[in-house]
Formats: sequence, structure tokens, C-alpha cells
Amino acid sequence: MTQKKVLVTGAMGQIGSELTGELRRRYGSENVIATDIRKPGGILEESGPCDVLDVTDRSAVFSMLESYGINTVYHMAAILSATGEKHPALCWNVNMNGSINIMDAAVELGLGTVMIPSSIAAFGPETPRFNTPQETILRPRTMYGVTKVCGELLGDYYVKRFGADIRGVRYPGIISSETLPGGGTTDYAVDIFYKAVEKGSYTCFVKKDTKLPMMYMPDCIKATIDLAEADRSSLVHSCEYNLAALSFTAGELAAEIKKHIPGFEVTYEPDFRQAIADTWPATIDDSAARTEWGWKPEWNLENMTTDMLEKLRAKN
Ligand code: NAD
Ligand code: AKB
Repeated sequence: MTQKKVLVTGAMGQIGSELTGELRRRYGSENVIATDIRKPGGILEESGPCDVLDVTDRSAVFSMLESYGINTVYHMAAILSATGEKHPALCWNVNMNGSINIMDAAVELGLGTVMIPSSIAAFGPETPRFNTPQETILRPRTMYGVTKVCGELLGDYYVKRFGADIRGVRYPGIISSETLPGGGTTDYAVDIFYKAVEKGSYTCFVKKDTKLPMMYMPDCIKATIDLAEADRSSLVHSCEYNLAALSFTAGELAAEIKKHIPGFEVTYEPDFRQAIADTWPATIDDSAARTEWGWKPEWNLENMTTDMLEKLRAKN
């Protein structure tokens, strides 16, 4: 079997940072290169090779993949929904040109598996909000969502037209304790834990009854690597797998945290991110992922909340 030589883009981000750690444990530290537009530091730098890579710089993308002899890419660099609404041109440039550079490199350099994430942001207000089907209406209202739909379509095109092995899931909001989220709408579901531990109170930027699909980081990492390692012949889809684990309202999350911190107070002051959240689904049908590559989440609201609070308290 060929030795995996992996490059992670956006490795300093919320998902990339923890994904890199797990990939290094599996494939050997020296075989996983962590890259980001920001100089990778901390544990990423201490635990294996790192480099600075701006994914919009096409020649840098090609030469870095060649110089490290990369055969597998986890492309995590992106601009998320809230930042994307503040800077739509930047969001288009990073998400689209970054992804097309990686896809072209996959074809021209003959890479193996390339993972390019999509998001629940690919959906829009016309999409069925409950049990959102795998095949459904994709009319997002954010620039971020537009780039996610275009990324899915381009990925499928590269798979069918050029035989590239591009795969991806529509992640729900990801909750984690290691790296703060980087400018999304679902960030409140992480911030609330930090503020609960640090201050015992939180001002939430979406309404109490806002219900969105979420997932704990260990499930996110598992899903990502499981799909990357799945037998291609069992995959009917490529870049757009619905993925579900948890769905709860902001109020339900606050109530779960209150079981551990009885005095915890939450006030709700919706801002521009409410309008984004209102266009996304509440629950997701992920039966294609379950059938085609055996996806099954392991974390629920109760055990995730206990684990998050334990991890954050240990850091404080
Ligand atoms: P993040 O914002 O935490 O990290 C993105 C990283 O990309 C950052 O470290 C940033 O420095 C880097 N970056 C930005 N511009 C770059 C450029 N030009 N070149 C190289 N790096 C650049 O994002 P994340 O939450 O880790 O998301 C990773 C992927 O998963 C993205 O495609 C995102 O759309 C998707 N996703 C994330 C979530 C979530 O809740 N975290 C949900 C759905 C989808
Ligand atoms: C965001 O809120 O932008 C991300 C996502 C769901 O894609 N967390």
C-alpha cells in the first residue's frame, strides 16, 4: 500500500487543528503537513511539519503539493458564513479559487483522495427545514452558502469529467473545545460553553428557539476520515453528503449547561446572524452517509455537554 502523504489546508482553524492531530496519530507525524495562511504554531508546529500556504496562490499550491510528494489533501481553508457576509468578495476568492486550485492540482498532479467540505449553509429558505433530504433545493442566501453549492457542483464535475477522487460532507455546526470557531453563524454553540465556564453568563446572538443541526468535534473528525477512507466503489455521491448528529435550540443547549452550572444565565440579543440561521435547516436526513459509508454519530447533547465543560474547566 502506498504511504499516505497528507496536506491539510486551513490547519490552524477549528476543524483543521484537531483533524491534523488525528491524521498525524494515524499516518505518522512526518507524513502530515499542516498549512495555513497564518504561520502554524503551538502544538501543530511542535508535533510535525508545517508551512505557510495561501490557497488562492495557485503556483504555491502546486509547488507545495509537489515538493512534499502529497497524495491526499484535506482542504479546510475557507471563509465562514458570518465573516463571508462582511467580506463577500474575500469569501468568494478564498472558497472558490482556493478550491479550484486544489481540484486542478488533484487532476494535474494525479493526487489520490481530496476532501473538500460543504456545509448546511448550502441550503436555503426554500429547502425543507425538517429532515432535510440528501437531494433537495439548494438556494442559499449567503455568499458562503453560494460558494458551498458551487464547490459541491465543481467537485462532482471534476469527479465525473476528470476522474478526480474528490469527497465531502455538508457539516453541521461543529462544537469543540480546542480551537475557537472562525467566524460562522453556529459559533454561539461554542461561545456559550466558554462563557458558561468563564463568567457564568452569556449573551446569545440568536433567538432562544433557533434550532440548528450540530455535531461534536470527535464525530466530525471520525466522519471526515471515515469518508476519506471509504471504498470509492461504495460511494454513490461524492462531495455533498448530508451529515447529522444533534439538533437543538439555543435554549435547549443553555438548559443542558444549566444542569451542570445551575446559576448560568443566558440573554438573547439576535444580530445579523439570526437572518442567516433562519435560512438553514433544523434537522437533517443523513441516510445516504449511513448507507454508503457506514456513518453513525457517537455523541449526544448530554455527553457532549459534560465533556465540553470538563475540557474547558481543565483549561481554566
Ligand atoms: P476556520 O475558520 O476555523 O478555519 C479556516 C482556516 O482557513 C483558518 O485557520 C484561516 O486562517 C485559514 N485560511 C483563510 N484564508 C486562507 C487562505 N487564503 N489560504 C489558506 N488558509 C486560509 O474554519 P473551520 O471551521 O475549521 O472549517 C473548515 C471547513 O469546514 C471549511 O470549509 C468550512 O466551510 C467547513 N465547515 C465548518 C463548519 C464548522 O462549524 N466549523 C461547519 C460547516 C462547514
Ligand atoms: C458557519 O456557521 O458558517 C459554519 C457552517 C455551519 O458552515 N459553522
